[in-house]
Amino acid sequence: MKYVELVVPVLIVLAIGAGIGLASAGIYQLATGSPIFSASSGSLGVPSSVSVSIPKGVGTTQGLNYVPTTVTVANGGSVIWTNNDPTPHTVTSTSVPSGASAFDSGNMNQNATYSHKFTVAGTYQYVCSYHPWMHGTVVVTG
Ligand SMILES: [Cu+2]
Repeated sequence: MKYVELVVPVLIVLAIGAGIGLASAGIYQLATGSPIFSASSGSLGVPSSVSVSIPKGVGTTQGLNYVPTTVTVANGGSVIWTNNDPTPHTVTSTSVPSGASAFDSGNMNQNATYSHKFTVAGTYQYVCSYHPWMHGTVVVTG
């Protein structure tokens, strides 16, 4: 038997085994609600830093929006927006919880980033000043 004839079936078996392992982990996650993977997390698994993309094409395609459209971040955490579109955009709050300050990135050209730290719990709504179909939500816990 050639070396290759032996190695290929072994690799297939290993690949199937890995697939079953991942599927089991997924079932485990469904059963327990525990995340298998986590980013930088604060208390209760809520991330303390979240990234939002302004995706390519959103300035000209009304079906597109901030990605993800809704994010959840721990109180005291930050959201960082990145403009991945050639078209300029903004991140401009339209509704903030009582006691929280409004925020506005101003004009963001391609590849610009804007970060805002959230220190009041509640739900924040924001839009792009230029494109009325662009709107997002930040939920701050705790
Ligand atoms: Cu825009």
